[in-house]
Parts: sequence; structure tokens; C-alpha cells
Amino acid sequence: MLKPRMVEEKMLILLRQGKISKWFSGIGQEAISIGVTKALNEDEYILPMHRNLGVFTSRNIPLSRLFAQWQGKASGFTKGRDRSFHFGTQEYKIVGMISHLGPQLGVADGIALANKIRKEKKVTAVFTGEGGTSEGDFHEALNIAAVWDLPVLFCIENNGYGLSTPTAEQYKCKDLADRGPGYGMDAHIIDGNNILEVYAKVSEIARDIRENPRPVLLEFKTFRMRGHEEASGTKYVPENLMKEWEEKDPLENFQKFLKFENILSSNQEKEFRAEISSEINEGLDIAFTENLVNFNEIEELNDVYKEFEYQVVEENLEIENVRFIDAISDALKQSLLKHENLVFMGQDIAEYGGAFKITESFLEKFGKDRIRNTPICESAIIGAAMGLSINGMKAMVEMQFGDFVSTGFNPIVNYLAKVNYRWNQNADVVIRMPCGGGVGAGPFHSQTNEAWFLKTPGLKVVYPAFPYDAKGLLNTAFNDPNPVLFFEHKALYRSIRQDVPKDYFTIPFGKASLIKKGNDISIITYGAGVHWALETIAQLNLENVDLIDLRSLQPLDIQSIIDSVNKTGKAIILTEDSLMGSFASEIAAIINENCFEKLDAPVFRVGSMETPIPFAANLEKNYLPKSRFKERLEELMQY
Ligand SMILES: Cc1ncc(C[n+]2csc(CCOP(=O)(O)OP(=O)(O)O)c2C)c(N)n1
Repeated sequence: MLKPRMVEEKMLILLRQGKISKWFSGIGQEAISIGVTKALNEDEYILPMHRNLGVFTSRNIPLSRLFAQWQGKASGFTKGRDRSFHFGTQEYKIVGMISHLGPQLGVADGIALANKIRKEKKVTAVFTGEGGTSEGDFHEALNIAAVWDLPVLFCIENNGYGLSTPTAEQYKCKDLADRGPGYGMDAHIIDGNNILEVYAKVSEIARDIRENPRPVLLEFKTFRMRGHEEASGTKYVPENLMKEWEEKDPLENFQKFLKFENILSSNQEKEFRAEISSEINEGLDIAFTENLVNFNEIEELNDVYKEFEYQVVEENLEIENVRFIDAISDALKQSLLKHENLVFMGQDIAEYGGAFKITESFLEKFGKDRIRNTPICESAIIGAAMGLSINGMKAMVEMQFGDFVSTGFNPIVNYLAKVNYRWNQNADVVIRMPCGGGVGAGPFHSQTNEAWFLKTPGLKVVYPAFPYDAKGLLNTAFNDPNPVLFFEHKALYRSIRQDVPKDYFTIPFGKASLIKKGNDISIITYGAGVHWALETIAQLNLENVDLIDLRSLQPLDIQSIIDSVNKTGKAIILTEDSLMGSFASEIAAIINENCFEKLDAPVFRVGSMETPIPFAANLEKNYLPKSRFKERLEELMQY
């Protein structure tokens, strides 16, 4: 406890000298970090927050590396890419937070699930402040852990304030521990300023849940003795409250106790202080003398994704004529057979076989551990998928409808997408997205929302139009260690058939498919747009056109687009999305930048109307771009 206290005291001096940028103080809360960390074994994961310096020091991370991390130096944990405690390290089995607080809790579920599936008898501990418990993620993560009996210690540090918000404005129940029984889990209130109580109770509970896996909610009562971060002060905290908690300082009181019991002498204390002080100074010397982090453009770009060496698996000769949906189902089955560490999660995917029956009979073949029905909680399940990946597994999450990904948006764009760049941890997760209109399903079961994700570096986005591509690309998605959003157009599920090799094969990402070859015009599209384009081409009897099915949107086959438009001089891009901010706009920009001198006409974009997608058939038909595409294509042909 003395070490993090002394490190912090030093940091406060450096902050005043302008030598570090920001500091979140955990002074007065050290007993919780240290008691919990020491109650765990070193091979058990711990997921701390911004006031848990004691977790890091208790796992014996060299101080020089922590200081380098806080100064944005290369020998920290994020190559200068993220600040303070926003990092993880497999070496020390610590998984740091993202700023959004709540997502941390679902990640702990996934880590614990991996341990439980492998029957490893390990505990995972995750921290949150009382403020963070108001986020939906808290509820989702506790509920999942309870339903799945996951050995997670949910540690709430109730320190009185969330920034300036007192507990009375944060929650209504008397104690946060009261919520435990509501989730069907044991809950305990622990004096967070008493190291002996923290260590003894948490050790006992950890021992128990290693043997009988289940989550436990722990509410540590403590107090935040300094401002939310140093610059923000504590004006809003009544003075008497501050005084009351000063008396309860965990370090001072433990020192007094040790001295009273003749376990610690004043001389020993001095020695400890001197030792720690020189450790701090040595660490600071190393960190301060280290050069500022270098900017290397190639390294920056390369680290967004985990390296992936695509392995060609050749198609075999035996083929069968299957629907789009069967091809997807086959790929899922064959990938489960290929990857023993692959787990599927989704609403109603087990006994019921999923909303579209794609995973029908999977449960019997692969078992309950790997084919998991989930509660309705997209955010924490995507967090759990991240946790599985951290703990050596692969995960597939089926969105019941792609529209519902909006309630899991945060962990996708902020956690999965950024984690490899931040601390070299990949997110080996495939998210399947049944999407698209033309099925009379209205504004919340018909969207094609790929553009929400294409904006975010770190995600791969695949959008096949044919059974053959769907199977090969989905198999590749499971081999690729990066997060992949796999869009499956619902209107194609049962309407499109094709001859597809029976056995396992792969198709590389980032390669468009040239479906028709010609010189007059380049039609560029993907998903259902490919089929609308084929129909329109047939209707207009066009013989001499390039039809490009992009198949994979990120990575994007930019060269095929450029080569085609340079050849034809005319480009029309068809998307099912409404145009504003759509992927069609991005492709138009790429063409303008690369093919301007070869263009004989403006680049045309055709998309859906700028309205939500309507339900009634006649409205939906006019919303979708098919008829407008025909008009615009004729117009461009004649331009
Ligand atoms: C989703 C989200 N909303 C708001 C914030 C801004 N914010 C950062 S920390 C914090 C207070 C957190 O309080 P608590 O969870 O009690 O932890 P404490 O800081 O008291 O340790 C707030 C509002 C954030 N980081 N993320």
C-alpha cells in the first residue's frame, strides 16, 4: 500500500511541475486494489479502472514501464497511443479499461467463460466505480455472469462521488450490494479501507468460487480523497466528510496496527520508504531519459490490425446447389469443426436454431458450451466476445437482426476496433449481421448499416452477394484474428442459389469479383445491389459493361475499381443505403481522386431515399433504389 501511495505523491509533484499531463488519484483506496490483487493468483485476470494503481504495483510491473506509459513513451504498454491506465498486458494478466467504464464488465464475463469452458478453476476480478454501475453494461454483465454461473468478482469501489455527483444522485437503493440478490448472486459489503478485511474476505470468496463457479458482487465502502482528476478539485465535498474519511486512511491505520502489534518498527518503515523512494527515482530516471516516441507512418498503420496471413484452401470438386442461407450455415459448421476454441453466442441460436434457423441442430452437434443462447444484451455479449479473445478463444456473435447492433455499438467501435492498435491485443471476433430491406419488415428490421462501421479503423467489413462468396468469405472471417462484421442480406437467404463446393474452402478479403466484363460503363455495387444490377442489365440488354461486386468493403479492392473506371470512363455506384455518408460516397471520392482525367461523365451514386426504411410494400419499393438505378444507368449510358 505504501508503494502506490508514494508513487502517487511523486506524481502529484510532477503534475504541479507540468511534467505529466493528468492524474486520477486512488489515495485512500489502496486497500481495495491491493487486497483484491493479492487474493488472486498471478495467472488470474484482473480488470482495473483508473484508481487502481495498486493492482499494477502488486503485479510487480517495473515502475519505469508505468512511468513511460504515463509519459507516452515507447517502453510503456501502448507505444504512446493511449494514456494513463488505459492499457492491458498479457504478461501481467491485467486488462485495463477503456474510457467508457462499463464495457470492462462484459469483458470480464468473456475471460471467465473461457476459464470455465476449459475447466480451469480460475477467478476473474473486475472493478467499477459506483458511477459506472449506472451504465447499462453493468446490468448486462452481471445478468450474463449470473445466468451462466461465471466465476467473476464484480468489485464496486463506492467512493462517494462520480466526478462531482454524490451517491444520492447516482442510485436510489441503500447499498449497491442490494442489487446482487436481484441478479441471483451473493453480495457482500466490505470495509474498503481495511486491508485485512478486504484480503481475508476476498480470498475466502475467491477460493469458494474457483470450486463452485458463480459470480459474486462486492461493494467496497471507501472515499475519494482527492478531486476526480487533479485539476478538478474537491470544492463540492463537505469538509466534515473529508475529515471523517481522513481518520479512516487505510495506510495510516494499518501502519499503526502493525506497530502496535510489534510487527513493524519505525526503522523498518523508514527502510521501506527509502527502498521505494529509490525505486521510484530510478524508474523516473529511465522514463525521463527515454526519447519521445517516434512517428513511423507504416508502423502506425500496420498496428491497426493484427497481421493475418491468408491461407488458401482450395475448393474441391464435389459441389451442391445451395441457397445463400445454407452456404452460411455450412461455413459456420465447418469452421466450428476446424477451430475447437470457437464459441457461438446469440439470442435463440441454440435449441431454437436462431431467428433464421441458420444454427439449427448445432447444439446437438457442438454442445451447450460452444452454442450459447444469450440474454438480450448486445453490449455485454460483444464485451464477452472480446474477453474470450483475450483469454485465447475465438467468438462469433449473431445479431438477431443487424439493426440491433446499435445497442452493442460502443464495444465494437471503441473496444474491438481499437484494442490491437492500443495494446497489441487482437479481437478475434466475427459479428454476423442479418441485414437489408425488401422484406417488408419496417424501420428496425431492414437497415443496412455497414456505413456505421466502415468509418472506424480496426474493423473488417464483408458483404457477400452469392452463396459461394458467403461460404468462402465467412470461413476466412474465422481464420482472420481481427474483428469482422459479416453482413448477410436477409432477402438473399432463401432466394439466391448457386453451385458451391461441399467441403471447406476460403476466399481472401479485399478482392472484388468482376461479374460482367465490358467497356461502356463501370457498375460498382455489393449485397442485394448486385442482384438489382444484374436484373437491370438484363432488362436493358446491356452487353458491354463492367459489373463489380465488391464483396469485401474493408479491406477494399481499390485497384479493381480504378482499373475498371480508367477503362470505361463512366462509373455508377449502387448502394442499398441512403446516400448521405454512405459507402457509395467514399467510392465516388476514390474514383474522383484516381480517375479524374479518364472520366467522360460525373460519377453517379444511386441509393435509398433519405428517410428511415418504411414498412408498407409500396413505400418500401419506392424507398429502395432499384427503379431509380435503372433511370440513372440509362442516363449515364447516354451521357
Ligand atoms: C460513458 C462515459 N460517460 C461519462 C464519462 C466521464 N467520466 C469519467 S469518470 C466519471 C466518473 C466515474 O465515477 P465512478 O464510476 O464512481 O468512478 P470514480 O471516478 O469515482 O472512481 C465520468 C462521469 C465516461 N468516461 N464515460
